Amino acid sequence: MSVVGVDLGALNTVIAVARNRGVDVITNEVSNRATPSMVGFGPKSRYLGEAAKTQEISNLKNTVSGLKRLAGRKFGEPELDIERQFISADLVEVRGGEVGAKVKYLGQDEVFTGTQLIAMFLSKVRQTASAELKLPVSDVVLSVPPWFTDAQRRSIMDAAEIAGLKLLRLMNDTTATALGYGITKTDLPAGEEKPRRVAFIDIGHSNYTCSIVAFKKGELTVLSTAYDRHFGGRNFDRALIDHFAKEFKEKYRIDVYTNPKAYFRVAAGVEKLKKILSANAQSVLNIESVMNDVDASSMLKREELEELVMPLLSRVTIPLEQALADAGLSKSDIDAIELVGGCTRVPSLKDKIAEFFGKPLSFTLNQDEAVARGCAFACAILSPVFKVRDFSVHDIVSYPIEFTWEQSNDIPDEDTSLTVFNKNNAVPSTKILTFYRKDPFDLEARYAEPNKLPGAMSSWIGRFSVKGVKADSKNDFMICKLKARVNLHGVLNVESGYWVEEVEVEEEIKEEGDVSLTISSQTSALHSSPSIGFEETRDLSSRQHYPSAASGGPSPPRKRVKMAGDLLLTEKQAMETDESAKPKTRKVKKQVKGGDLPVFSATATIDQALKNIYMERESEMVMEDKLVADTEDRKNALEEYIYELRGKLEDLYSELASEDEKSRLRSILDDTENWLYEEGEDTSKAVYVSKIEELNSHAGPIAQRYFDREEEKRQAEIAKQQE
Ligand code: ATP
Ligand code: K
Ligand code: MG
Repeated sequence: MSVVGVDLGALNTVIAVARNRGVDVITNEVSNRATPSMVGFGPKSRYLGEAAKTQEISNLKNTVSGLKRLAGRKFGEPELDIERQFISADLVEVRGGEVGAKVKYLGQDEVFTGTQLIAMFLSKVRQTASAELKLPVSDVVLSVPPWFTDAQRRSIMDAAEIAGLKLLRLMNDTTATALGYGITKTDLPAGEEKPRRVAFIDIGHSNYTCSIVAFKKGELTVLSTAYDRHFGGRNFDRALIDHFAKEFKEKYRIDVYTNPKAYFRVAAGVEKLKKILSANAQSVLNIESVMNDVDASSMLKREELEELVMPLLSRVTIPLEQALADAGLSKSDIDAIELVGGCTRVPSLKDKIAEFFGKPLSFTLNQDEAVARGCAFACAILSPVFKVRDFSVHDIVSYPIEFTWEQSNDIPDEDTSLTVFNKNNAVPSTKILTFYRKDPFDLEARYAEPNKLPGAMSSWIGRFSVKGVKADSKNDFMICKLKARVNLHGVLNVESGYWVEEVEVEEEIKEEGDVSLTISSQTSALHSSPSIGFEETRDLSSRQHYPSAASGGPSPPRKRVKMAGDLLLTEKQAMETDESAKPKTRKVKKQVKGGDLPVFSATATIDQALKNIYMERESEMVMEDKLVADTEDRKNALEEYIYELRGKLEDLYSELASEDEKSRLRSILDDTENWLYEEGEDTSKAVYVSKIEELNSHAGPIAQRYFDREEEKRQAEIAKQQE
């Protein structure tokens, strides 16, 4: 079984695999260690990764780049206008308001959703890894920006499934980097020592993230993550394009904005220029026939570039300040600052970051490969077939999540919402919600602070219908418990529901404040009871193993006790009442599980029926691509065979065929060659195969004579040796 980690970048995707007792980044079909994250469409097949890049300029309208930025996006979101500046294909609205791209594929107009496009690319990633490992690839860990919402994460999860991958974990970019850093260190603080605190800064093509991570032996804890979603290499490129577009307008009277190919040429040119300026004080820009036969040329100094990107540079410290503030740390608490991502090669960015922290920066990780390597480690940890040093990863929730529900008729002044996962709550994490109900009910989850979401995205996460709820024989409430979990992927589910009964039991008192716990032995779960209005407590946002609610939780507000009578008495109160009565033993109310409650969920995940359609479509397209590749392969084989036979007729076969035979075969070869350049230029695989067989039937007898003669010689040789 394979272990694969993938850094799905806005520009480049890097694939790492665990093998040879370590983690290696693998190369693709053209020996590159990174694959362009793009897909293209043509008259006969798709172009995925490198192939998409190769044909990009001649096929701009049918090429989609920046794939991950489309994940989970709805068409009307203003943020898509920003993405549109970087994507040459037309973005359109698809079913349910999702964003998609309209392209020409196999001669027809087609629309594919963002999720489908990502799936196509991931399908290519799977093939690349599989070709390198010579194994079928399934288990994978993928990276996403930490600011991805539930809907964005689910889009990537669906895409992975459509691509035939088994996603073991969706991992935040900087957390993956941190894992790769920590797992290889042998000198992390142990026990009561102060943790090592490292700031990981990743500035890529499209976004900028800073995470502050605390390391101890065998574990990492993300303390905070801050970001700028629109800060990366592409913003630098854009500033340079604007500059040269203006210059060329004056100098050559051309407007590159009116001509997509010209725009593309300038974009490619400035990206190169930008990279050169990271190492040199100045450089030239030469673009041959940019448009209207104009060969454009110019030059730029590094200071000029810095001037052009000043609006960006002035934002550099914002995520750093935010990350420190969220972690409750100051600059001097940070032991190391590790930089990754292509854009951190820009000298002025490095200077600003170093100046902010007042310390030298570290570049101990491979800037381009750290995320993928971390993902591969994560995959190895989760894979049953791999043995890895134990290393726990505690990540955090990026946006607070609240549940809302309709007020129960039976509990008139019940609260109808509760923030269950706060920002910086641990991930993964499970919480038990308690409801007192006599009828089935629904609840909804959504982000509690919509203004914090990436652009005006919907705050809706999911709707959960709890069935099988009814009053008991005494017409009392059913105590319903729901297990809400932000899982390893960072998405929220109500994973299960059950009801409990309270039974009174006699229990020995051991110690003041020692309370027996009711349900769930899970140490990481915090029991919060929305319907009795558990207010938010510090426990909810602490990030590691939670004490149980019974040992540290708040006591329920009086009003609820009054409302629902007996049933709302918590363990704590039961204990208090009993304490005064009996010194040695006490009666406590224990909750025991009565039975399961079915929960039906509706989330941003694509429903299975549609996903199956997408999966079928994807495999059809994979087959089409394969057929086109195989056809090309047989065509090349035929061509080679013609040349090979011609050559052999001159040497190896020359004495073994009559002149007549030879000239007949030569003319067949000539005919076949002519056919290849004319009507045989573009035909089916079967036709090429039949042409190869036809040549075989003519050349076969001659080849046979050759083999017979060789065999005779060999036998003679053996006989001679035995003499
Ligand atoms: P993201 O993290 O936003 O999804 P990504 O992971 O694909 O994107 P990276 O591969 O980390 O991005 O970085 C690519 C960016 O880094 C590109 O904009 C590229 O031009 C830029 N870059 C690479 N090398 C240099 C360099 N030497 N100087 C300046 N910029 C560079
Ligand atoms: K990358
Ligand atoms: Mg990246």
